Amino acid sequence: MTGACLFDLDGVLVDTATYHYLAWKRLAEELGFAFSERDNERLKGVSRMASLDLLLAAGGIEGLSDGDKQRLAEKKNSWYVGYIKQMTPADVLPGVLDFLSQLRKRRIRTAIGSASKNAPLILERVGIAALFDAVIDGRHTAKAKPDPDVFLLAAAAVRVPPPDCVVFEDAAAGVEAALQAGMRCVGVGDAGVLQRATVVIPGFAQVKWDVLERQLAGREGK
Ligand code: B16
Ligand code: MG
Repeated sequence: MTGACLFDLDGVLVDTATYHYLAWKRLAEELGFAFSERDNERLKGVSRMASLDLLLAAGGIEGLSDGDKQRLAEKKNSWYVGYIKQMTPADVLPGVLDFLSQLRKRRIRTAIGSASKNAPLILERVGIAALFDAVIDGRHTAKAKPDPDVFLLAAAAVRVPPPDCVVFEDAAAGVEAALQAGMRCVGVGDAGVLQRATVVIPGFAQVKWDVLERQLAGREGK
């Protein structure tokens, strides 16, 4: 039985993954190297400082002090915040509002489990904050996905045991975090990238919870 659905934010409910990419790409270019969308795939769902480490490694940059790294991460974040401040309710991905309303009608609890410290700002900008019973994000845990902490905290916040939770994730690191937490996971996006997810959907448009729950039940233990 499903008691709660836990949602990653970036790339699942809103397309902020594009804004993260634009800001990281700008930083890479300023540091003198190119950063492709393919390189960016590995940053999805990963914390800000861990993302910076991956970016610097991709550019072959070594030996920066913690202070230098902090300044680079802050610079990237200020560009990123500039993008997300322009977001409006039109930025909620197709089908998301309908899907959340199906869950609420069935009294399934909903929570956010995001690595992003900017999660509250994004939820407020796109007008969906009130649709979640709990918001757990990068401010609540320093342990980045694939560590399961963010989803375990979200499950505890809505008082539902992990096996009764379903996670929605767009990133390979997030799928691992969900499985490590002992939860089922719906991958949202590219089935090639999300191979370990219990079930993969391309997005929420036309997705019916009852059909999805039957698919999840059919895959259990596989
Ligand atoms: P911030 P999610 C993640 O959010 C993003 O996917 C990842 O690209 C980003 O580095 C991370 O949040 C931290 O975000 O810099 O805003 O704190 O996918 O877990 O919702
Ligand atoms: Mg994500």
